[in-house]
Amino acid sequence: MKSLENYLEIKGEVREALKAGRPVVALESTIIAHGMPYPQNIETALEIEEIIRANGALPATIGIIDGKIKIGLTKEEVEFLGESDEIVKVSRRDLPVVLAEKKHGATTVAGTMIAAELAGIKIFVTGGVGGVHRGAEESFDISADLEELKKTSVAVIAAGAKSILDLGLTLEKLETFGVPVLGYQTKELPAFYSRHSGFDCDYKLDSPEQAADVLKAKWELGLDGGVLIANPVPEADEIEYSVINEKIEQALAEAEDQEISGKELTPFLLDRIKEITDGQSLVTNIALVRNNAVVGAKIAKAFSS
Ligand code: PSU
Ligand code: MN
Repeated sequence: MKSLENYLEIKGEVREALKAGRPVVALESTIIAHGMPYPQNIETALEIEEIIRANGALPATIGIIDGKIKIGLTKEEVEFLGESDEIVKVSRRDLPVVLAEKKHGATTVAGTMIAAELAGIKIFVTGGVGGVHRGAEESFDISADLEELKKTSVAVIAAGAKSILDLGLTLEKLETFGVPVLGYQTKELPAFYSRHSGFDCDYKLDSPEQAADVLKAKWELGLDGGVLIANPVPEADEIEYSVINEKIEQALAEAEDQEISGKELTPFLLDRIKEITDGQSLVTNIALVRNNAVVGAKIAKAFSS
């Protein structure tokens, strides 16, 4: 039996912060390798780290290099994941193969939650989570992110879920799985590019302290599993639901025509929506991740104090 150190490497400053109980925020890498185009992917990833530092927490971007899970990628490693086209998108089912075969991988929300929990990081900032895809009653396409939220005790700060998904069914799954969906200063579930979706979150949180108290209550009770904290995109950067929904429908139709499915679907849709909106969706995507970084760092601070 090999020990964990053979698979997991925690960067020095992250290890020290965790040992001292200082706030650390995990960041994913699929958004870098498969979620945004070059070079904005790398610029955004590095900028987000700075935002988290400026708000009083330490960032730990998570990815896999040569079969090792890195908790806290270096700048060079972030650049490598953002430039190379040989990076595997790693969710729970991919992890053992990518580690055993010493490949490079970018971790999804599910993959990052697993790694964060192994390292002892409880707060994780991203853009959007996966969910139940539209038409899932036929395709069965439900992101492994939801199963991970069910069992892995990490809080995910995201701008809700994109309406490439069926948001109503995604909420139903999360309810069944016992995952609290908490709106940050909103009762309405944000729909990633837009602040409004027409669906309600379970509860509204007003402050980072309130979020931290909920997380403590859940985990101190032994209620394993994640929490989804939904933080709406700033008003100035949002794309109205009716406007973006039309573009999303176009991208979904193209995916169907080209028979794109499985792990390729989400990256394909993100890329097509960017093309169809002349890059506006990317501007919004970057703005919402920045905003999540601010809120996530504040929650991490409140949680560790
Ligand atoms: N949503 C985004 N950007 C992303 C993703 C989702 O706006 O980069 C990525 C995340 O890493 C998420 C993954 O965990 O896509 C979900 O993929 P799938 O639908 O194949 O489970
Ligand atoms: Mn899927």
